[in-house]
Amino acid sequence: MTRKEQYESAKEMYAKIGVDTEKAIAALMEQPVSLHCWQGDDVIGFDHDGPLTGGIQTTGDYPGKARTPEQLMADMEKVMSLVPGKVKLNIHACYAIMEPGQFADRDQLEPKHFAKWVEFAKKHNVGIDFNPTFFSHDKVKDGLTLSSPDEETRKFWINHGKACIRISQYFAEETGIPCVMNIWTGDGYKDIPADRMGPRMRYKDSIEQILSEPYDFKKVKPCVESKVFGIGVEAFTAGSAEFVLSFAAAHSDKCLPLMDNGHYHPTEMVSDKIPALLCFFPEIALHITRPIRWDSDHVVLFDDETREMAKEIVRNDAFDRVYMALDYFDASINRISAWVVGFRSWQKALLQALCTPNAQLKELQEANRMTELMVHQEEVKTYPFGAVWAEYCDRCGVAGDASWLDEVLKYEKEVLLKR
Ligand code: RNT
Ligand code: ZN
Repeated sequence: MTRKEQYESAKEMYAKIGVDTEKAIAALMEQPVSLHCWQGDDVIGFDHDGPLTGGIQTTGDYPGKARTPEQLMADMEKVMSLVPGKVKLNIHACYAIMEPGQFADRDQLEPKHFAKWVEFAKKHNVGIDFNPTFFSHDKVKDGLTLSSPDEETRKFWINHGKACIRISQYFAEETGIPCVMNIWTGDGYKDIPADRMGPRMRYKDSIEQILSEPYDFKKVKPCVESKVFGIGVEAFTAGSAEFVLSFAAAHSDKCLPLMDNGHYHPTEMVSDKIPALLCFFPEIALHITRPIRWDSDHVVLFDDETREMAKEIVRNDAFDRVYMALDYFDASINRISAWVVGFRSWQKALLQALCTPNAQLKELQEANRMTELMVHQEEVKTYPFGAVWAEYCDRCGVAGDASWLDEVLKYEKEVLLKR
């Protein structure tokens, strides 16, 4: 059987259980997924020479990481040529591109420092998401930024956040696509604090001040991201789940909650939290990652929880309510391959969710026909999804099998290893 014939036969099988694979393919092509620039250089950026701090860590020293904007953009182009679906760029403030001699500190950043990213986005006809960078900087004082008791420190980081709102507005206006701007800090304490509320009250006030910078909420989507703990900040995190969710609920006319599936206790599932939040928030945002035992930020795979998260978006008809962004970083393997595997995995998860007879399964649940529900949920798992995936990739003009790796290895030999 040719690949086309395999697809035609799969399409028929799916049709018999009420799934229209043509519709599934068409729907997925329209959904942007944010491609995080920080996988390309181990979350370093261009505005400092220091290490990555803030309770997050990359491990590994695989050769070939990007060291300049040109290299990073070239690598991202390579990734974009190997993944199906629609990409959106996701960049951090520390990736500002400054001409020699015109250094601007984070509180002084302006749209012009990101003009090259806009040019890059326009070249590829994609939108841009943005993140203030509250880490890897000497003004992080005693591990604190927006919750610091030192007013000068706190002011500096508030001004950074405000500068980022203006830059996000610029991105949205230039690209014509809304810009999701995510606020995450690693603020916290390594050991038992004497005051938990004080830092949170300051954090609350700081984010409120950032959001007082004027922006059009249709174009700029500020998000707040929670976390359970970070390396070196095990005892207390200012931006805990309850804090952040309450903040977002209390300011739902100005910002969205963002859930990173690496930021909870290991038995907690973000797939279950997505529908919980969708009951209350018009829009939410996600960081899709793969935690192993902690927020290890492993490359996203086509695994159970990834698929379960995708299902919650698809079967709740929430594509236009959930902003999807990848957030992982592995420095121990080829970084382009890491990027591609993660992006493709999330695409697979979404496509498979679209190829599930969701309405019929829901009916079984509602009729309490749980025996049948289990049997049918299991049955659909071994349907010929691979053929639909290959067809989707074909239509997107990328390899439907692992042959894309040849391209990456060639690029590694010709470009990455020469850096
Ligand atoms: C850290 C958060 C945060 C970062 C990025 C680089 O634990 O997940 O989103 O990974 O901002
Ligand atoms: Zn995250």
